[in-house]
Amino acid sequence: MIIPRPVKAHLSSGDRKIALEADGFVIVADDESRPAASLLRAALEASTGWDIAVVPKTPETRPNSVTLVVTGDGLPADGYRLRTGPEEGVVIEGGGPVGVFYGMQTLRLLLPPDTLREAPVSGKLTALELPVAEIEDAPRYAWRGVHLDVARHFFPKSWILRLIDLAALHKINVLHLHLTDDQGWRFPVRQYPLLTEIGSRRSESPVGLAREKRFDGTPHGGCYTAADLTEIVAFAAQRHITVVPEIDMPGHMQAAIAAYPELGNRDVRGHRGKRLKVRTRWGISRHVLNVDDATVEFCGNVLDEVMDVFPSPYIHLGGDECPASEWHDSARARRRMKDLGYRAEAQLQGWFMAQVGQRLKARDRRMVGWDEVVDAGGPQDAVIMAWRKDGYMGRWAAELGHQVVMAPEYYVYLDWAHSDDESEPLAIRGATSVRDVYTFDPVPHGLSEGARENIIGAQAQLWTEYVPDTAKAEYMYFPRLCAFAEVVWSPAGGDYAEFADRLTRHVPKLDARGVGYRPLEPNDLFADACRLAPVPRMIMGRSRKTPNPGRSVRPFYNEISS
Ligand code: TNX
Repeated sequence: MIIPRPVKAHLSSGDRKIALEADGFVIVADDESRPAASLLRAALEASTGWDIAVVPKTPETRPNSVTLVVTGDGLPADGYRLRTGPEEGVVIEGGGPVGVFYGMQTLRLLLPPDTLREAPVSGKLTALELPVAEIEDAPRYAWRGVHLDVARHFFPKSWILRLIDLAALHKINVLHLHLTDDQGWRFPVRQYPLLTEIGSRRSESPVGLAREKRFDGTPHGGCYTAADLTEIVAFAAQRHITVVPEIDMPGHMQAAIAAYPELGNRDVRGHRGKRLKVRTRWGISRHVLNVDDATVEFCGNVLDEVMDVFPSPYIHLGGDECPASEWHDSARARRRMKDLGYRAEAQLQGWFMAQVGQRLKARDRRMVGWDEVVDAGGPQDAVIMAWRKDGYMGRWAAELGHQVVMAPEYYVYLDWAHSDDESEPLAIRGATSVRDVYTFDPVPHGLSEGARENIIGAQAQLWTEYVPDTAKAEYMYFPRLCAFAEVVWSPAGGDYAEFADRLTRHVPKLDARGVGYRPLEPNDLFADACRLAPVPRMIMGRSRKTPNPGRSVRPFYNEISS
């Protein structure tokens, strides 16, 4: 059976199979299922070499066919039923076009793995075999996200399309693009061209661990054009993935301040008389946006262009890791605090987010922010992405009435090493195994019954300080993203040993798509064998993870430096 595990699946006992035959095979589709039919046709024509017609639905059934239809019959829009049988071939009924699409993705995973290739590999194929099966399926969560940081390292458009294709194959429905950070600005803004002209390029990058303070001396840069991003959005939409853009503010803005120094706190130490550069070190910059009206306006203008390119109802404004030391030292910021009657600088952040959030509201978009937005007293209607302190921050935000996407670093930060083994490539911290990801439950411990519906889903993150290229990115994502997909799609309570068994049978499908995943090891496969040590749960504030041995001595990513 496939990944993610369907809600209900019945495969006929024994080896009963049906065959789809090259001769006369057709895809039957009603109007609403045409887009899914086109995708299926393209995938099968490429991998089989067959010539496949898509024909309209008629009352007769045809054995040598795949039928795709939308039905109002008791299914949620994103749910589907799939059955295969000798008389009617494959029938997929979706609650809506999105349900048909997911049923079609399930079919692709039930077919022989070679049908996931881009060209035929076994001469002239005369038939494709499928198990006789009956499946009924729908997702557990509405937000099934994958995140990619394209700011710390730039990733080309072509590979982002590939990531979308792979995410969609696993029924993920959100791609969160972290487009800006201290080390690079990747989003083109017509009104402020220097954001990319200056902000998209840094002079060099760190080598090895941050604490080694070594640099490669090689410039790094890149940015997308509006056409690239529009293409990404459209490609994702065909696969029922919403692209949620993030412009991180008011911290993580050093690249923008390098381009437009008037955005910074120029009246404080470290700014006077010197122009900031796009940051070359990892970690958190203490250089943050000032809180002048002109800066709020600047950010609003940027967001207007973001909303022109991204139709997503959700726009991520970051809001994480914003040191307040410059605001403390800035006379202008202190004046703003006084005017607003604030006692703590951190409140300025909540104010800033709310101001800028107005520009989203004006176009009917929702703000998403990291969980620091809750600390800062940010807007109540912001969707919170909860990443800190295991599930604790998510619980807090959900109890306060925020909608929450769970993204706790201990489970779903895929920039952490797969294992603590010395042979593991360099990673920010260690270790999150495929098993750790699989055992993650998006419902935080101790959450009240009433707040449960505020957990709208979860997301897997790939921060890319230590992920310089697409090969490393695929290695970090896979196969952990397969486990994550099941966490957010399938009913709770999956059994890891059973999943691991399915994962071994899923691997040939990843091979067929050429995914550079981390190979499974005995530790990943057997329930209790070879387990190095039991992993205790986190005890308030202390990491349950040991650092990758010999690699990091402390969680250095949250160090603050100039
Ligand atoms: C924390 S998660 C960050 C990122 C880093 C990441 C490294 C979050 C909202 N901020 O800026 O890249 O840790 O794991």
